Formats: sequence, C-alpha cells, structure tokens
Amino acid sequence: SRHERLALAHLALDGLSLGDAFGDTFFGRPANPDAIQARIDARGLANAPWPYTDDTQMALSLVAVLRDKGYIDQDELAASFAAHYEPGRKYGASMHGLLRGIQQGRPWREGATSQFEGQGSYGNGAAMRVAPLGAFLADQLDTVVEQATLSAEVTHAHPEAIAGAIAIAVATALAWQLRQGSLLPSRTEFIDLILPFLPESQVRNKARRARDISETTSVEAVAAMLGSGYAISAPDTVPFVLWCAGEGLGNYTEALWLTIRGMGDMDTTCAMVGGIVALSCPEPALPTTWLTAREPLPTWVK
Ligand code: F2R
Repeated sequence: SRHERLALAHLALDGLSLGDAFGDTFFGRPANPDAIQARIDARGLANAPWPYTDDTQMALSLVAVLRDKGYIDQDELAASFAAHYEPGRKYGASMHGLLRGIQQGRPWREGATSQFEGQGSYGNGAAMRVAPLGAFLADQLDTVVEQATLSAEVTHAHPEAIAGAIAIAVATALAWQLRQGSLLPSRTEFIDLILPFLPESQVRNKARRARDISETTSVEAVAAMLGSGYAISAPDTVPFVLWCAGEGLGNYTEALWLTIRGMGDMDTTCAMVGGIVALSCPEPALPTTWLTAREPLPTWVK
C-alpha cells in the first residue's frame, strides 16, 4: 500500500540523513586524517546537534513528491527543490544558479541541460538524494530505474549522474528485498545483482571493479582504487559506496564507520551508504542516540 511504501521511504530518508549529518561532523573539526583516524579508533561521536546538508535537503523533496503523487512528477520535484533551497546547506557549486533560476521561472530542463556548457552535471548530487525512491518502489526494480532517471534529470542531465542515481536507487530496493530472505548476500553477490540495471557508463565499469576487489583489500585501498568522492562526481563516489554498502549490509553503524575510513566526500558517501543499508537492517535499524543528535527533519515532509 502507499502507506507501507511511504514508511520504507521514511526509513531510507532517516538512514540517508543520519549518514549525511554523521559524515558532515568529520569536516572542519579539524578535517585532517589523523584527527579522523583518532575518532574512528575511539568510535568518537561529535557533540549534538549534527546539522544535515544538501543531501538531506533535496531528499526531503523527493519524499514529499512521492507522498503527494506516488511517482516522480518532474515539475513538482523541481518546484520543491527551488522552494526549499537553503544556500547554507553546502550544495554543489552549480546547484545555486540552477535552483535560483527555477525560483525565477526558468524551466528546469533548460537549466539542467545547459549546465557545464551543455554537458549537464555529472556531480554526485542526483545519487545522494535518491535512496528514498528506491525504498518507495522496492518491489518494482524496473520502475525504480525509470523513476530514478526522472528524478535525476531535473538537475543532472549528464548520463554519468543518471547512472549513479540508478545504481543507488536499485541498491536500496535490493537491500530491502534481500532483508526479506534469511541470508544477506556477500558484497560481490550484492553488486552483481545491481550491475544488470546500470547503463553503459564509467559508473558501471567501476562498479564492476568494486564487485571484483579481493576480500583481503582494506577500505583505504579500495578508496584509493575507486575514489571516495573527492571530485564529488558520480563515477568518483558511487562505486565506492556500492562496495561499502555491500560490505556493511545488515549493520548500520558499522557500515558508516567503514565508509568514513575512506575519507573523501564523507557526508555524501555516508548519506548514500546510510540510505541503502538502513533498508537491510533488522528493526530498529538506526541507533536512537544518533537520531537524537541529528538536526530534526522539518514537518513539511511528514
Ligand atoms: N562539497 C560539496 N559542496 C560544496 C560546498 C561548498 C562550500 N564549502 C559551502 O559550504 O557551500 N558537497 C555537495 O556537492 C555534492 C553534490 O554536488 P551536485 O549537486 O552534483 O553539484 P554540481 O555542482 O552539479 O556537481 C559537483 C561538481 O562536479 C563537477 N562537475 C559536475 N559536472 C561537471 C561537468 N560536466 N564538467 C566539469 N565538472 C563537472 C564540478 O566541480 C561541480 O561543482 C555533494 O557532495 C554535496 O554534499
């Protein structure tokens, strides 16, 4: 039912936003590898509150549109992104002009397709927000692909950004499907299930590499091999996220601590991993103490 679908979307939204807020606490306090390593070793949590960033802010709009329409209405999604644009949420550089343009009446398609001299953005911003959509449609994988594409196109016209969004949405849907069975798959099996849904792209090629990395490779080495989002692009972020999610299925906090060890774009890698892995965990999936530390989500998405 729509009610059950929405409950799954909210679980993914909580997993995503908690990962986003948790990951963001590793920046600027100070953001150096030694300080981060010390926190990882001590499992040290930052003092509350943990503000969320653009990952969550844009995911809220996806959930609101799915709640109201039951599918991705691109005009509604663009309008919601623009209405809830908060410049201080650390958006990717090109989003400010795009969202201000929509606020001023520019058609979203014109804005999205003219980014980066007509290439469209291949940033990781379409993938970072999409987990709730995968959860909402968790029993319909082909529809997930179609709807994730529609959700990405509103801001990210480049095929790599779209491939990244499909990958994260399918991974989230599969995480829920696999939780219904008695055994969670290995990382290799998990990524193998995602690959057939991905269009030809760097994202797919690197996801294949993520599948095939040997069992004994450390997360730090995986991050060096695949990238962990320093370039904040989809190909530099999504394959690493699939590896972390595959390794962390069934254990939300361990999945996020593993992801942090890869450094890089930590709020966004943790948002993506958190959104996926939340759907694979037994209830209660998310730690209450962490949820209490996260900045509360606004009431307009309830
Ligand atoms: N690191 C960020 N945001 C910057 C914060 C700046 C500042 N400190 C602040 O506080 O405001 N994280 C956020 O950005 C990522 C999502 O980005 P999104 O939405 O995809 O944005 P954008 O700008 O479209 O793409 C990101 C960058 O990728 C490069 N790029 C993309 N397409 C390109 C193309 N066709 N050609 C060349 N370069 C391209 C550009 O450098 C873009 O700026 C998330 O991590 C989010 O949390």
